Amino acid sequence: MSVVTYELIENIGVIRLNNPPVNALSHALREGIQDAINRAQEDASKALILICEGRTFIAGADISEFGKPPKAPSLPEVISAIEGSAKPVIAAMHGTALGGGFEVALACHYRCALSSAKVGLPEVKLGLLPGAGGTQRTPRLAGVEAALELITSGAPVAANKAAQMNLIDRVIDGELLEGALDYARELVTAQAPARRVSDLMIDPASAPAELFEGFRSKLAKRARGQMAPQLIVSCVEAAVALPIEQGLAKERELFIECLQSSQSAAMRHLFFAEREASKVKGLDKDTPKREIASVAIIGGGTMGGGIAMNFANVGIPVKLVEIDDEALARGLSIIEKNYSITVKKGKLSEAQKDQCLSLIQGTTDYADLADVDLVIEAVFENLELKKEIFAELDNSCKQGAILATNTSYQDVDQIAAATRRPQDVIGLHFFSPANVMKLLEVVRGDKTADDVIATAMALGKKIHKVPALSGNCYGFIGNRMLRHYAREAQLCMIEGGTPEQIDSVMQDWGMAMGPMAVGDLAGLDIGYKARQGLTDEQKGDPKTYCIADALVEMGHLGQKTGAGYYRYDPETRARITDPEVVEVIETQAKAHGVSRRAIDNSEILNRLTCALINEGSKILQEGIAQRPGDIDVVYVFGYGFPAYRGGPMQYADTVGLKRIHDTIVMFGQRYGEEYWTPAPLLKELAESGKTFAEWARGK
Ligand code: 3H9
Repeated sequence: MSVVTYELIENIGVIRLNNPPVNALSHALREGIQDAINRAQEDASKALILICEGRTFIAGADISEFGKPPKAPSLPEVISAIEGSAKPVIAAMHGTALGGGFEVALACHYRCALSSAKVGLPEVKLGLLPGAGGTQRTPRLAGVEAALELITSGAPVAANKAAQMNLIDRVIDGELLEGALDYARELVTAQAPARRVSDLMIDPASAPAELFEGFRSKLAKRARGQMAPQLIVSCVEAAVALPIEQGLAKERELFIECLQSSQSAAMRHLFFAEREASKVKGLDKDTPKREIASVAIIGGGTMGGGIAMNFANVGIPVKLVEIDDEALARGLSIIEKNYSITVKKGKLSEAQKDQCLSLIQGTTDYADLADVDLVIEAVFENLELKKEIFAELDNSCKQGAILATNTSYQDVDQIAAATRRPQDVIGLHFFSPANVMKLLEVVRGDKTADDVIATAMALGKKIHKVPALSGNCYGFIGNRMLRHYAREAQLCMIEGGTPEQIDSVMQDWGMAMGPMAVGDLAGLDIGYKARQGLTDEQKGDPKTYCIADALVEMGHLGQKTGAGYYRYDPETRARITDPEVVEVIETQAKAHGVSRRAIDNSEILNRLTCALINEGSKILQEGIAQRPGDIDVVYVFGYGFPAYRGGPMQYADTVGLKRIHDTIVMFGQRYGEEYWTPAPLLKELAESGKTFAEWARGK
């Protein structure tokens, strides 16, 4: 079937696009639109409607075509054909008119949309800028400031809002084609012209230089390290200063610059990796799923409360279980407080808050869990306690209920073995703060049933998380790799670095936070307590934890005590360098026979990133992660790894695996092979000149 059809309805030409799933502007679609526009110039039509079949209006350029040899007509050529039509063209939008899709609409002479539709220019999320006129036409319609906000945020806006912004002419309730035909007839009757957005002028007084400078510095913070947002500002500036043809040429030039950048390659990789991560190899996509209409959370601490909010937010009732009334009241009040903060930020109404809270009920009695479909245990990390809880759940919950643990590193199989239904047990590892962080690590036990995995992956999406599957091992994907990153951070510190130096190296490189600042946020006592239960052999080299232990023992538990690796301003929570901490580091170095030296920034960066990549290679080869992209998804959505570097494995591919391998060998010669032996897969790929991505495709 053709992806573009053309039909005359009375004197209105209707161009219908049908390119599932999202009507992306593939070569066939571009060609079809151009042909239809040309053909319509010759027939009896008085106006044209551009409308889409399926779930959405055009959702953008076909991202999978980027990086391949371009095929004519290009999108700018198609857009120019639409805008150049002598007969008025009306875009009729539903679903999500995004990116190149919305640019097509902006080239039309009139725009209507269903009230449920959304429009936007999300290219920035792919490390790109709108490359088919979006940066030139949006400010001509919506004004410079609104355009800058829309394009640099990439966030879509609802049809009614878009109409207020002058981006849509008519909002339609009811049947879209009928509404669009009525609109077209009205325009024909009124002899409305083919009104072109590019003919509009922008008043330069509405866009003083300070406006652009303000945006540039705001974006330098909000989108630290990213090039596309800054270039978007330059494009919009050009829209004000230059005639449309020159503005479009500037936009094209900067679009190509973005398209060819490693930042955009990384972000496009992540777009597909995120979608692929939710697919489980070897599991039929039609695997039946269990219905999850109610959930219970064991443990009403920060984690349990955050998890509960995810379900209440999508209308699923939650029972929060605590050991006594006092703990329960504390847990519920934390949830209340969290919702109130969201209300204050204007992201939730009071009524929505009340609705969510009404869905969360407390209990101290496991008998109340008899009917729930899913239980998530979120108590502190103690294997014996978790086993007791699962044995209790086995007795209290109905058959078919899914029993999940939120453990961040314990053995899911041992927990499952505490029940008579290990097939129903799975790990659902949320990340703190659980109501904010997007990652959900789904941990498959040895005996976990296929339908339980399929249900968990689908549920993750339902609660707006990004699910990624991990096999069962100590720390799963994320924390298993993190141990190696954290080890190197500690070693760099005792060998000569300071918390400030290490954190700023990693933060300047793009991490959301440096490792020491993360430690302070999480609480240094957590690792300390975990180490208490380990033998010396299990704890490993004391140089990798002696500074943290010394800090805890002097009461520096992190942000919560106002001091950790840093001191914290009691009012602003700002980090302050603490000379006492430097003394601790120096004392510990002496005690462990380390003579401190100046350590340079590139060594810190290489040690921390190579440690992640080497362990990631092992995780891949062991099949703990399904694909390199899954590891990237885990790191970007769970650990603050910069999206514009694509995740550790994509970053390694960009740098080159031979270089990573050789760096690890060099560290091995310098610091010993215990920590620095290249993983077998990394070695193999470095020798054969392949990337992780190529290995994954060939597997
Ligand atoms: C652009 O337009 C540049 C121009 O300015 C200039 C050009 C010169 N291309 O997300 P879903 C696939 S840049 C190719 O699960 P949802 C996706 O991979 C583009 N494929 O559905 C998935 O495949 P699979 C600007 C695409 O309902 C399937 O469609 N536009 C594209 O949750 C379903 O996707 C954007 O950035 C695409 N553009 O969400 C919009 N889009 O089933 C990107 C989707 O094999 N897209 N696919 O895994 C989205 O934000 C969401 O997909 C959308 C639907 C909201 C549309």
